[in-house]
Amino acid sequence: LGQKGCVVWITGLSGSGKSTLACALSRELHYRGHLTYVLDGDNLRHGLNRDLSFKSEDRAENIRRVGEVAKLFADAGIICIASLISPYRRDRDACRALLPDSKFIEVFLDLPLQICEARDPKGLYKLARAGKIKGFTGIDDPYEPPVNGEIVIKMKDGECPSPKAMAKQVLCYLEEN
Ligand code: GGZ
Repeated sequence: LGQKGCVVWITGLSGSGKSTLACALSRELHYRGHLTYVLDGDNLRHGLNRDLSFKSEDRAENIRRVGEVAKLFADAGIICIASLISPYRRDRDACRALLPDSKFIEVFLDLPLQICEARDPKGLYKLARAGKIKGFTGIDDPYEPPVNGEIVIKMKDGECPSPKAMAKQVLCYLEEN
């Protein structure tokens, strides 16, 4: 039996659709008989990582912990889908280094800030613009895009990809590799 466990690491701005993609991908993989588990940054911050803030050291610790947990799932043969802003390249690379290279698939949800900000599902961009949230990624905190990631999801013909289209793009990669 082949070991199928791996980590699909979804990175991108708040509002880029990371959680939506994680959910859609998980569903598609289930249809195909795979075991999956979703680790969502925003959710984990209510439990495992509730002691952490958004300053860079705490983001690093947040990502380190999720990377370690994701590795445990991958070791158990599960496809672990992690969706976190994970704005710093070195934090993502440290997670990659925990696994053989073929078992860490970095997915960059590359939507423009203007689109994410216009969506503003929780009104956080508005608060950040008003100075009521400090250190908000993309507004007054950095986001470092992947340079050699496995997958980049972009707009096509001025349209955002649907959840299904995003999931398909990742599925195709997983099936081919
Ligand atoms: C970025 C923030 C911030 C700040 C609160 N910067 O879109 P959301 O709301 O639901 O998801 C975001 C979530 C980010 O958590 P992560 O664990 O993914 O971040 S990181 O990987 O950088 O550690 C956002 C909300 O928390 N949020 N304040 N200042 N996002």
